[in-house]
Amino acid sequence: MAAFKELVFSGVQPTGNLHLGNYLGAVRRFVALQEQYDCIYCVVDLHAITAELYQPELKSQIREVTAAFIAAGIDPKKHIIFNQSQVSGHAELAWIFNCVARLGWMNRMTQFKEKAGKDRENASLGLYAYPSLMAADILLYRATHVPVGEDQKQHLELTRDVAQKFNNDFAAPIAERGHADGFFPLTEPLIGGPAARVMSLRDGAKKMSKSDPSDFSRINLTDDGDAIAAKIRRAKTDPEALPSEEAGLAGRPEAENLVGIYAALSDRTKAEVLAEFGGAQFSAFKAALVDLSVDRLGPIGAEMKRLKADTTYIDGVLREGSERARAMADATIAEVKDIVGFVRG
Ligand code: AQP
Repeated sequence: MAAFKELVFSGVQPTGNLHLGNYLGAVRRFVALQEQYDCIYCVVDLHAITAELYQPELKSQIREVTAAFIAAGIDPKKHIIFNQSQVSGHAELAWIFNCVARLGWMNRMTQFKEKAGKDRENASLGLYAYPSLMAADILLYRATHVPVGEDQKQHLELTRDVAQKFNNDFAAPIAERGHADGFFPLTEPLIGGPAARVMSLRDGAKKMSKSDPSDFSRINLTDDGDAIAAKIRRAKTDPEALPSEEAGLAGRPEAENLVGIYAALSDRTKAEVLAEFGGAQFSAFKAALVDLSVDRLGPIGAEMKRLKADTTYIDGVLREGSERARAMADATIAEVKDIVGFVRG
């Protein structure tokens, strides 16, 4: 990895209902990483149309994710925040990666199977090719680290496979251009912490998701205190008291989920949370979780709403971020075209 400048890239789809899982699994970690790395955070609007084509609220959803990034604490002056569709290199590199990635690799992607469901013949080609575009998003900036929730692990592995195959297949022109360690880095996923996979509040076996039809399954970042309290109070649990040690959470997915959320929001481990709440009934634990959640999420939701209404500011952040991203992307695309062997007149 030594040959590549350390750089963080990640993205969030503007598909509405940004939730606690997106925040704890991704956005909050984006904020922490900006102290240590140069970061690029992208509102991946090209991805957003893969499942549902016409979304009348798309513009508003793009501004909402941008507002969430800033409200959570990402500094758009020091780092880059932009929306994918404003930098054409994403789509260009994705096409080349469509020719690098193998059908066998794509057929193994579990997210496609889950999102396409039973009606696979009717899924869009874009949904199928989603991981190839995601590889392009990351490698366009030759990013070395990608913070994501656990659900994206398989796509990160595919990104590494694409980089490796491109580096191998074009080894000669890449070496001629002086890239001793290959052209693309083998990007490291940054996955972890007590909330790498936040589960639905209604079903501990399903991940918290924007597309779940039940709004009670998730805490939206724009929910007010009353809504957060109502959702946590109605969250599914079991009849037992909380255990004192983590081993006692085995086979209790709903309890494990709520303890994980509490741990992440209070910057503690699950073991530390259980050391405090072991033996407590869920009624008491949920009351503490409501207070903590409202305290941590309330200010972010309020700031998101304020920022989102200021479309001039938000659109300015995206425009400026896109200009900075485009300069980096254009340099990569020019080199990739040379490596592949396209003539530039
Ligand atoms: N439940 C989750 N727990 C932890 N991390 C999560 N992420 C998503 N859900 C959870 C992480 O959030 C980032 C942005 O996700 P995305 O919007 O780009 O795509 P997604 O993973 O498809 O999100 P959803 O909410 O699950 O949307 P739908 O319902 O459309 O499928 C990613 O880093 C993701 O890992």
